[in-house]
Amino acid sequence: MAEAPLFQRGGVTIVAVLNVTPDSFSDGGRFVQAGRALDRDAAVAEALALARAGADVLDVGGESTRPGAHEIPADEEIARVVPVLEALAKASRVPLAIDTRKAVVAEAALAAGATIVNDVSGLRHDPALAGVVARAGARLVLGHLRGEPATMQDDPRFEDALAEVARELAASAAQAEAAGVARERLVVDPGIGFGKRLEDNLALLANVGELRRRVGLPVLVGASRKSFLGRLTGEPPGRRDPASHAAAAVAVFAGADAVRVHDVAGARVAVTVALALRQARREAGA
Ligand code: PMM
Repeated sequence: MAEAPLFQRGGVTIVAVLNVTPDSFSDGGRFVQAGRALDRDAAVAEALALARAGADVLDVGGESTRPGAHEIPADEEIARVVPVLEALAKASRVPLAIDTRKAVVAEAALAAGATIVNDVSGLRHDPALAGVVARAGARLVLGHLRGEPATMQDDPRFEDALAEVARELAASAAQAEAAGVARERLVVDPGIGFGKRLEDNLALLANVGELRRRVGLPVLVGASRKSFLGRLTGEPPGRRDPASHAAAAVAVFAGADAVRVHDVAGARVAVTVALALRQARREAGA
């Protein structure tokens, strides 16, 4: 079967979030709770509903990376994600991503049917992850994150967020290529909410096109339900979908190739309008 045209200029890839964690900030605890067995069937049913709503990729994560979260053992992460990936690989043709910072988890997930590895740390947490991706011929999303989730919001500092994030993502991409990952398999992500202040998040989101130009790779943006949207609107995570759709639309208009979202149906509407406007701007030569 021909590979789907994911993460390519001209379209927008919708990456749907499926967190099988007890503690992710907006959707944790739905399919796994501390000390209880994973509800695999409920997680798979939710993923299939996201696919029906129009997701181009299902991104399965077993470890929360919310601010203040602590790392969990790899075997616990594997026990959460592998059964879900295996079932999804049988039940759906939608490409599967594994949201992990760990090489051993990535390896198990790729064996279970994932074809994309989404590393929010951009190879900073576990450099061996690049070799695993290279050997599998998988795609790799490189996120921008300084430090660790446990402490990343303690005192984030940037002189020029766009320039620094572009430089550090380019370094992650060079590291991936040096480990054997083909450049056309790479995607970068500015890491909205990962060790950033409100003004950093806004600058990165509004200038995604410039980030893309500087790094020279497709850009994925994950703003969905994040706390900067709560700062702007006063809404709690469960009521941030309208703000998330506005952020997704702006990211796409500014040049994003992909957005990572919780509410796929709403995001698809926002992205469709933003993409039409982006094309109209290009045709007008602006
Ligand atoms: N954000 C979260 C988790 N994984 N992956 C990418 N590529 N980009 C992101 O912005 C991102 C991510 C945290 O949010 P969640 O708890 O809603 O998954």
